[in-house]
Amino acid sequence: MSLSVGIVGLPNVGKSTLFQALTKKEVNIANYPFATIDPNVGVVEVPDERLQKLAKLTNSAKVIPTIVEFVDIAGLVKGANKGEGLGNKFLANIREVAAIVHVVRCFENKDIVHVEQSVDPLRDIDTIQTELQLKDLETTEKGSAVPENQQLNKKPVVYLLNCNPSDVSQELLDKIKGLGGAVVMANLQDELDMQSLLEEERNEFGFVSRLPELITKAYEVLNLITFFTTGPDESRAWTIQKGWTAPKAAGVIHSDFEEKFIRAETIQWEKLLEAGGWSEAAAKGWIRTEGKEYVVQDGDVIEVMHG
Ligand SMILES: Nc1nc2c(ncn2[C@@H]2O[C@H](COP(=O)(O)OP(=O)(O)OP(=O)(O)O)[C@@H](O)[C@H]2O)c(=O)[nH]1
Ligand SMILES: [Mg+2]
Repeated sequence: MSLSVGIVGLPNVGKSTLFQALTKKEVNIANYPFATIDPNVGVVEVPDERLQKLAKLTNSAKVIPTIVEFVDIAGLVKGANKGEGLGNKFLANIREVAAIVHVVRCFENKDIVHVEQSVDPLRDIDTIQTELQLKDLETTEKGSAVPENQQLNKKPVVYLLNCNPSDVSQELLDKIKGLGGAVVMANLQDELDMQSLLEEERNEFGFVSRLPELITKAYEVLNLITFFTTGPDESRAWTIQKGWTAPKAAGVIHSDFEEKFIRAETIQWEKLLEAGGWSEAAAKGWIRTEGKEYVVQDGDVIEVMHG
């Protein structure tokens, strides 16, 4: 199971619209060879202003953000767990992802067909959740041991309410928040349409994209954190799982580094900016020397010392 995020929901709620809006924002796709494995899998940059600030501080020639992978999964319908509407295939797709963005239609539009003929976000959320639960139950009943990633219903969720944020009542929002996942509101059609415009034009419309918030939330529910390396050659954001020790994190930079790890010179990104540079921070005694047991923190800037 890769650390990807599956876009899930009823048919025709805006999943592919979201996928397109997200993946159009790809930069330097060539940097990531797996970007083209499958047309419905796309890598998306994780927006992070800390990285830009570090790059400016150390005058980096290159800036390499970290990414999160999104998968556009076809719509699920009632009865999917029994194979309705190719349901089993799609449920299998969900098994492969580590987290779910559940797109919920909240917009009214008579021209866009709703499979249940009416807009009812709570009912729709329940339909999808029930399908995931029933599939989990079926798996359990078959008597096979249920591996972690069969637990469809336990995957972390971000609910994406597809409409203008002002269209969602506080009552509905509270109810959805009460379901336990993170919630983001975005008008996906606008998100997609606005991408063809220049930034100045977008500003004229007063349009503020909600996609950065979605990407950040997805990253969070995956339990991922970011550490940085920075210097004149490049500033780079690296993704690790929360709780990883310094050698394991170093292994993400280069697989050899995990075994050959000696120590990590470490400082939080803000401290480094405050000092004005690595040698300035060192002169102040702000660079910490951390050993093999050190658990890397979100926002650490690290220089790995290895044999
Ligand atoms: N008015 C409006 N229409 C939208 C919005 N988002 C998507 N649509 C329209 O809804 C239709 C379905 O969108 P898709 O993104 O293809 O939906 P989907 O969830 O991928 O559908 P399936 O792949 O069939 O499950 C398209 O005609 C979109 O243009 C929105 O925010 N507002
Ligand atoms: Mg689609």
